[in-house]
Amino acid sequence: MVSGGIFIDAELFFVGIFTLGTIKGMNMSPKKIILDCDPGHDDAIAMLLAHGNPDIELLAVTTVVGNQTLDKVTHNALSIARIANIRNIPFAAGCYRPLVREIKTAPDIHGETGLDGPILPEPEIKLDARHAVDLIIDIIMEHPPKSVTLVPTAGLTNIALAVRKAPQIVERVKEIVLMGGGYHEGNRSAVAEFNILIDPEAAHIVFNEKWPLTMVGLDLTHQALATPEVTEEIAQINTRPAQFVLDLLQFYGKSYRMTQRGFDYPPVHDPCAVAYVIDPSVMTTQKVPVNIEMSGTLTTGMTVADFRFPPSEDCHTQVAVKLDQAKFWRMVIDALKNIGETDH
Ligand SMILES: [Ca+2]
Repeated sequence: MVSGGIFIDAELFFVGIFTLGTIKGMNMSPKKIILDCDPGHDDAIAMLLAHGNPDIELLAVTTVVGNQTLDKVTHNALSIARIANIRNIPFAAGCYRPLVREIKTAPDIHGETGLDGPILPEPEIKLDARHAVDLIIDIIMEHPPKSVTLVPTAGLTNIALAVRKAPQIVERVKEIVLMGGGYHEGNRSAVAEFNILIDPEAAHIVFNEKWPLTMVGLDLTHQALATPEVTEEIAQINTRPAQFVLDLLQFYGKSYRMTQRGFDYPPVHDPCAVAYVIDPSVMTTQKVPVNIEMSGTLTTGMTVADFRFPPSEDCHTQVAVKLDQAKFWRMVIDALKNIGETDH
């Protein structure tokens, strides 16, 4: 009867695995995303979270000028791919400058390379020949309607140009979940967040198209602090990608302590947008119309959220409000564990 016992246990084991998979995945097919980014310390963590979480299918990574110049952030994206063993998806470089304004980068936060701190390996994979704007359009149009989510974690130049070039993508994408803005907070000015401030015209285009848009802004991301408890747990993973994240957080934390008031620990903005796609219950949101200030003397780049009235039926924007910090960090740490050890 021993063998019978083993058989039953094995059956229960598989039933257990199946049930776990159903609960974990909810819908069993992973959510398809394009990550449009400017790595960037927090972009790097967003990439690792997207790659390491089984509920996300990362279709492509596209880059845009932002934290540093386009050549630097693109090089960084390819290096991160090598560290995390991200292969077989296209990487494409996009816009080298904002639509209207001069380039503004963020060396005070991200250093001269855009990813100062860790030693980066030379990239292994080659860039896709297409411009990021074309790659974004191609992927959206090749996939079934409402199956691709755009996750911009940088200035919105690429997304704005994509929608101007191919307006049919508005109906076609599932939603936009972006890191940017803030309804009560700014960082690059009293009221404006960096990603919106560097290209407010692009942001104006993206926020005014009628696709479902979730703004994961500073009000939310300032709750995602990499505390010593978090870094200790990451240290225990003891893999090269985990060490890479620790090196990132060390430099990034120092930048925040030196340049921003009131931050003992750095806020990791960009993975919050990916976390929302994985499981929207990781944060609360509120539907509210949001528009972009383009010509204020003090307020250019502000994401103006109008909370005065109940949102109308056609309100297509919502803002992220409150983060479940434990759930968020569990996602990041589990993703790092799933990535496991790599060669770089
Ligand atoms: Ca970013």
